[in-house]
Amino acid sequence: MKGVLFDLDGVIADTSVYHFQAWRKLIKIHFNLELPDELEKQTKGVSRTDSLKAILKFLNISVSQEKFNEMTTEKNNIFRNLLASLTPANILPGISELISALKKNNVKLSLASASLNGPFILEKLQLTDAFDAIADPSTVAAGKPAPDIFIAAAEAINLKPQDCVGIEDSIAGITAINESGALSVGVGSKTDLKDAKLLFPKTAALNYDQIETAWEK
Ligand code: B16
Ligand code: MG
Repeated sequence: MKGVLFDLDGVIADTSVYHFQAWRKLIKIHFNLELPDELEKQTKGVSRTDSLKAILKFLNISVSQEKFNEMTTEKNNIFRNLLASLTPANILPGISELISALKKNNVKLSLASASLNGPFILEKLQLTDAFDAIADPSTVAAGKPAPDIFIAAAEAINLKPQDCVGIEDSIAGITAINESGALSVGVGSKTDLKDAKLLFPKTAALNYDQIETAWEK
């Protein structure tokens, strides 16, 4: 294993809940409707525009392009406000230890987040320097579940996806890693992440030796 391609929201930090809180607030403001919990899974790892498309489709609501753009901007403002008090304390358990073990073993780290807020969040978590590269989701042709962001993240550290492991908490993200050729490591439930090649129930259980062994097989 020469590189690890990290998802951000839900893997490095507990920010995935803020995304859904922001969508909930937005939909309440605009349509006075509540979003059901099940929609969270469908929007996890999915880009901002694809998330809003999925939400509006679920609600059977269509809006003009102008209103759509306004809504994505407003959602991001709500999300950024929720992030205002983000500190290194929001790094999920086990992540700092995993990063240290990877560095000790000369494994490169690259960020493969769908979030345009990735660099901002890493900065708030004081993790920017720990990463060798950050793939820019605005430059890839298709978002997760397409493999593009994982391929870009591997390229950014001069590696092939086959030389890397990808770590994800979302269904779309695991599909993206598998399609890229990297080894998929899931964090979450077996029911949701059944296609992950190696699964940990939560970030605190992530273990360098187990990941390395799975990659060698
Ligand atoms: P933004 P990840 C994803 O981040 C989130 O899981 C998803 O909920 C969000 O819609 C997407 O980023 C885009 O985020 O609106 O900040 O650009 O899990 O790929 O790190
Ligand atoms: Mg995620």
